[in-house]
Amino acid sequence: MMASSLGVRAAVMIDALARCSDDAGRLNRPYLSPAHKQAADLVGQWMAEAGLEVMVNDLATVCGRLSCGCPGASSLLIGSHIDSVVDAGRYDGPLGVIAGILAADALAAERLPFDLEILAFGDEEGLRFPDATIGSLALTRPLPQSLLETSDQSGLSMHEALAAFGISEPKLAPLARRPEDVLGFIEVHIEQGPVLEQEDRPLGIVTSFAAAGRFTITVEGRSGHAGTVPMALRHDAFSAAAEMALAAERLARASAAGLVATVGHISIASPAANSIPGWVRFTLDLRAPDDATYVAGRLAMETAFAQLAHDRGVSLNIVTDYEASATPCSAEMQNTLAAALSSLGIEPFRLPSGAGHDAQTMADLAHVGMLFVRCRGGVSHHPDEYASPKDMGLAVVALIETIRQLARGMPDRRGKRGRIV
Ligand code: HGY
Ligand code: MN
Ligand code: MN
Repeated sequence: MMASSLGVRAAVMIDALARCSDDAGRLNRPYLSPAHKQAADLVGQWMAEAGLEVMVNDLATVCGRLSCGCPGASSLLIGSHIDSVVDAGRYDGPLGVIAGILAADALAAERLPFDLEILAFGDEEGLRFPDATIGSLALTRPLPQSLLETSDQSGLSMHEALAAFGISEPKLAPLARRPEDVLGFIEVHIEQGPVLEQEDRPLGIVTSFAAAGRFTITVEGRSGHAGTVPMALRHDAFSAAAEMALAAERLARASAAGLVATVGHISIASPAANSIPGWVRFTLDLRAPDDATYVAGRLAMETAFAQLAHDRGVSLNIVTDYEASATPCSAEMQNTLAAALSSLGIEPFRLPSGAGHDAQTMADLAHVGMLFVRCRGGVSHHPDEYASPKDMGLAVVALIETIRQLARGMPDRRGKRGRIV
């Protein structure tokens, strides 16, 4: 009964959060946007209703704490993100926050030997400002105040966007946590891939995260009249960029080691049907299961792009916006998740994550564990994204049992700082 009622509650909350969007008719919830503020307020309200002490930190992460009552106790962190891509699905991110709130609500009456903190990060997708997973990154290390001077495509700085959100004079360095204060971080998330559905399994335990990099590539050629410049004299920035995109695709397709490359955004300065593009900027998202494949892929791309730029007489500028090495999930956390699943009669199934997550960033701070939930057709970053209430309910029950397993594993350290193992 518990899993199904939790699943129904999760589905209602997912739908409520999906209504927080900057656009009518589709889900678009950028970091620090009015929709993000609406979502943060709603999540804060749910956390308060679950009996958590709620605060919003200086990077707009909503934090709900269930205190164990022991001064100086360590914290088990649970959470995910509430920002979204454009025309997004409604489960990517919110499921992990909602699962944490429902788990905390179910455990509120139990004496845990650690504090439980549920975190709703505001920026994981990294689509508004140059970096990504800014909320979780800020917990892992003291970030420089200079981050606040980075600006979005409209030229608005993060500092100004935070002020519009209601956060004035943000201080970033104090957000960092000490490893000895954190027992671990657990994230529940839809798989965003087809494996669990193909395996006919509701849940999976994540073993590792792919190496990933995101780049902004600017190509400058020479604009001109579409009708008067002979083809042999052109330095067409769009054709050069298009050839680079195809070169990236070719290199990834030829990789036998799982390299993937995506050009997801492109812009042309002063676009006009009858003008030769002189300036083009595009993004490249590059990933691989291991660092060696990723680094070799990045080098091959850079070499191919430089050669194309030379051949076409255009200039090339590559900026690395974000990069993360391949990251393993803690073996201890994987085993604790597996023990929890087994105790519920669910056979543990382990799989890697091709997507990046806050848990990948949090691995610099703590033991991380990640529980994947089956999603229909493996579709994500799309409005057809879907996870069933039944599977979501099982995920919440598994999270509750995982927290209990961690509590049982350290009764003698009530209130003491220190990592799980
Ligand atoms: O890009 C990713 O892997 C994640 O969805 N931010
Ligand atoms: Mn995403
Ligand atoms: Mn996500």
